[in-house]
Amino acid sequence: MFKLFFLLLIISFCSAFDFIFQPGPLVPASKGEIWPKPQHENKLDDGFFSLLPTFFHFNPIGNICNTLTEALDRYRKLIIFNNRRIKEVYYKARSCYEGGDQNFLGYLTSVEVELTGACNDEEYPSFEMKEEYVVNVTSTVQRISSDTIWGILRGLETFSQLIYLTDDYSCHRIGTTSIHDYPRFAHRGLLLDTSRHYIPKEHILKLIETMSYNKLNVFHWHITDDYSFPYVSKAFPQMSNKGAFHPTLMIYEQDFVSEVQEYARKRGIRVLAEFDTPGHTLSWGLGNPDLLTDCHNVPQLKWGPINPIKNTTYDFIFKLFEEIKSVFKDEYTHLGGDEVDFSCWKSNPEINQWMAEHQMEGDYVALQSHYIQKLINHVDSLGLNSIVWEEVFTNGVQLPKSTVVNVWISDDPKTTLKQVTEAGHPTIISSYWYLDILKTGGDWLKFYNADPQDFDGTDEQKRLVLGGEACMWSEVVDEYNLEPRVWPRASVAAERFWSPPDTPKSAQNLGELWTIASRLQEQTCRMNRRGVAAQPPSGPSVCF
Ligand code: CP6
Repeated sequence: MFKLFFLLLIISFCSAFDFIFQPGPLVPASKGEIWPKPQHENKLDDGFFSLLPTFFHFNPIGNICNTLTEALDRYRKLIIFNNRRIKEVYYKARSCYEGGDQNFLGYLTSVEVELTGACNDEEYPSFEMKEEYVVNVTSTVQRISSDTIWGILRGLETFSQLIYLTDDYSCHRIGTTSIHDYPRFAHRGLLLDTSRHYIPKEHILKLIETMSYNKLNVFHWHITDDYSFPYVSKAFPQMSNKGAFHPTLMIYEQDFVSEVQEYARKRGIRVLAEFDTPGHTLSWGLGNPDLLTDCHNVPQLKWGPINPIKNTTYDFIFKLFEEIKSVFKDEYTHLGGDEVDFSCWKSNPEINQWMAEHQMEGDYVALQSHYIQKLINHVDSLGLNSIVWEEVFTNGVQLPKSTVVNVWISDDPKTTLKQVTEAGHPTIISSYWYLDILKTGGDWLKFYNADPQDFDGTDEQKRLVLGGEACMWSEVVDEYNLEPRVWPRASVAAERFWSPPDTPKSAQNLGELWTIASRLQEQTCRMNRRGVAAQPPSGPSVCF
């Protein structure tokens, strides 16, 4: 990243803010550029409209439902009120006069919103949802259109991003343009770990709102882990009573889970629950002392993974997943399965005896298989699709072809992707986008250059890549540093997941790099104006 800043320094010779005295060059923000970059944008000419923010409204001309009217309200408010970081800029922009400019097409007071397909407030976004939309801003037509409510939501975000301030901050402008857009990948996720630190509720909602500014569409909620069990189970209340950091203050009740899902649904975002087992479950043992394996003389370890030989284990796990099925609405569930440490199973005489009786003596992978296969079968019988971390596959656990494998280990993800897709599994890739790892500077270029389909495989194998996820493991993250740690680097991943794949090569070209840095600067300033504590991405800069 220092390299990037150095390049910017050398090639930087101008700035949008050239009337301000600058002792050195700044990373300039572009104006009215969309992040993530649309599939097709055709800027028509130099014509532009001005927006008088307080008069501006959306005009729905197609189907209507609550999800739509609430979204129109949200975006109208974003455009009118939040489109500022410094308050004075907004007041100045109210007194706009553009009469003297020959490219001025007039004042834009309303934009048509045409939803042609059905709009059903009961419907949740899904893996299959269509997000394609068209935005036209021409001298004769100003319209956002889509077949689906999900496409309209993406189109509204795009439209809101087209609006920018003139250099003297006196006018909100929108240039003429024609955009036809749809995502490259259907699964564009952000993982949040709420076990290593408790993340207060309003911060989870704000994270989801900010995901919508970046067209991310899966909130992967890594809700439990070794350190705490904040989910309040109706069937097993002692799990959070004993396993949460605090039994009433640091928990997520089912009402809140429903609120998260409704909040996310209104923004076209799925909520993917992960209850990670059989490893990463130490906190589960506090609420259910019979669940975990007793370790015998293993240094530092009293308890190990979930005990896979007891019937009571399956009584508990099956009932828990029945509750999960009724509480979480998505068709997919993440079963975890990562980093299962065999040392505790190896040390336990009852486990070894059971394994000998079941013709799997010394084969701990077979024991892991036994557990995960039972779990997958049960979850399948509940009508849920399973996602597992990559070790479940690479250890050789027998899996149905439909099980999605989440590749996360960074050593050699290309080989893993090749093997997973060779075996016919759909896959999601997380290896390149660890938000917890932050080197000096903005540290985003490697996020930008990584590509989910960059591995040795046939077209058929490439099609099995459902998408990717940026991961916020929270060992050293709580509500105080969450936002700047996630944004804008998760925005960079979001562009890789949404936009056409030709950009990795061009990011090695200086001019293109400069353009991307300016666009990312604008997206960062845009998030700041909307109240998000995104950190500066590239070097010295200024946001208004
Ligand atoms: N927690 C859980 C983690 C990680 C995983 N699972 C993890 C470990 C190392 C890296 C990234 C993530 N903190 N439950 C692995 C999926 Cl580099």
